[in-house]
Amino acid sequence: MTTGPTAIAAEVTLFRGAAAPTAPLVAAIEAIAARAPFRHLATPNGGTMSVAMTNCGPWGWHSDARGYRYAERDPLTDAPWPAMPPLFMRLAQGLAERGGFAGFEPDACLVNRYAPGARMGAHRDWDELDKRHPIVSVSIGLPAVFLWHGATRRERPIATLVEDGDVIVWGGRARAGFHGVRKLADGLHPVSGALRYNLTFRRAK
Ligand code: MD6
Ligand code: FE
Repeated sequence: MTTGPTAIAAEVTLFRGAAAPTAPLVAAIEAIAARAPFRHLATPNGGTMSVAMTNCGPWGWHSDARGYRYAERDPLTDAPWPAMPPLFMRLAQGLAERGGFAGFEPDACLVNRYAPGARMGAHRDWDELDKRHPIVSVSIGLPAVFLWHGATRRERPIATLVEDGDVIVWGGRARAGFHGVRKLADGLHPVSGALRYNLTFRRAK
């Protein structure tokens, strides 16, 4: 489905189907993962994330017992992260502009992989240097429920179904908002099989 933008909250805009067709994105993700494999990162509190992650672009988001940070090299392989595919860059820049953030130059793309049962607890994206830059988030494959909590993680969230090709752009006052993803349900999707992927484009440095 493709419609005009819809507001999830102030400065949190959903563009339904804006990243379709997603098969080329999945092919690019597979090429990235061949060099920088998906891994379940450790969290500072001693847990392990149910979502598997990798990155492309100059900077990659990483978590371990020491905390959260951006790294220029993949800690798993010590190699630089795979380059950001031009297709990713065009998509992120075009959608940021449509979301009201012209001139977005992402230098990091976090790639999340959800298997059924994986979830993301309420958090905010807060490891980036300059919070004036927006975030562009692309959903691929199986549907999920995106939860927008807002100013605190205790707030009752607004739930939005995000499906293959949907894009969320946020920034400005919403940049500090807490959000998460409900436990992924079983399913099979023609482009991703039994998986959901999410790309989040950021300006880290
Ligand atoms: C996800 N997304 O959709 C997780 N973060 O799998 C995020 O955590 C997220 O969608 C910042 C901005 C948009 C997002
Ligand atoms: Fe996030």
